[in-house]
Amino acid sequence: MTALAAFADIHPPVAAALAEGRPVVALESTILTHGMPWPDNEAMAEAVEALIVAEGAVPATIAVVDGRLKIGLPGDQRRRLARAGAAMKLSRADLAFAIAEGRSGGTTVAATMIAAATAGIAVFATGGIGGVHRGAETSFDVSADLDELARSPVVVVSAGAKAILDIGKTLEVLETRGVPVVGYGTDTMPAFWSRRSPFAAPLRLDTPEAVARFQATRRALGLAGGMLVANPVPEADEIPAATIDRHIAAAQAEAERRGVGGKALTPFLLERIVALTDGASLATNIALVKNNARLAAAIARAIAAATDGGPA
Ligand code: PSU
Ligand code: MN
Repeated sequence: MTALAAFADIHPPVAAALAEGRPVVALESTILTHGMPWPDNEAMAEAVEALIVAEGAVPATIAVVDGRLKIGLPGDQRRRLARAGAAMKLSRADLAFAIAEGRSGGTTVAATMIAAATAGIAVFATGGIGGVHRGAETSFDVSADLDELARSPVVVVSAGAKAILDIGKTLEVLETRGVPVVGYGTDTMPAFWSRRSPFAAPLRLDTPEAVARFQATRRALGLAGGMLVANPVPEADEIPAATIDRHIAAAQAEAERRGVGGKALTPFLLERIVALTDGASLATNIALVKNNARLAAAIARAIAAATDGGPA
């Protein structure tokens, strides 16, 4: 750890695994504070952490609690965060604000990548990343997650870009920023709740070892940044694109009518879509996070094996 060390608490099991070069998987916490309702959020987090342990890796949920950057969150603190209504949503722009002001907040993909990279955690599992919002040509709403992928050397496993985003524009920005997007076992870019979007996956890999080798090669070449591994939701859990598209359009129209924008937009859309699908979108969201956690653990194992078990 470098500069962040003075502001961070590393959970002992995470510190031990990092010191011994054992596999660790980072997890974000905005999904807890802003992405899913209580108590499903906490049940999901507990199940995902258990799954990562079962897959032979150590989970490190990242969050800010009372001004401390937590790298690995004990269960009681995670529960408190998942329940708290007043937690901030923290990205690169305001991570340090929460630390300076002694506040608590969930970390987005961008802020979680910053913390993971500083702690030496190479792999991170989430549901979906932020991206270019539909209508960005007038709103300029492009998630800081995309810039962070170009900066921090972390492999992010997601179920693609959520269909509340403009997937085509999101792929264009990632290409411009030099971020590899790898379809895992697929030639088609997945769309979060659905296995297929109308877009091709720019690259394809089929094994955790291949993903580990690709990222190691990027680092050996001195190329900064991480990569996005797009892992399609399991078939049994997917919602067909046509069904979800209808609900997305309705939620989007409502956001526009009510003037919802900025940081509030993604949480608003997610919440409306859960309601419009009678909870089906939440069940799919939980299933795909678990699926991503499993793959992230396998990639973390492959990276640890390739680095000979020694610390990175
Ligand atoms: N997608 C989800 N659930 C989430 C998020 C995205 O399905 O909880 C969160 C992630 O933390 C992501 C953030 O990093 O939203 C992006 O927010 P914004 O678009 O404001 O950058
Ligand atoms: Mn935004």
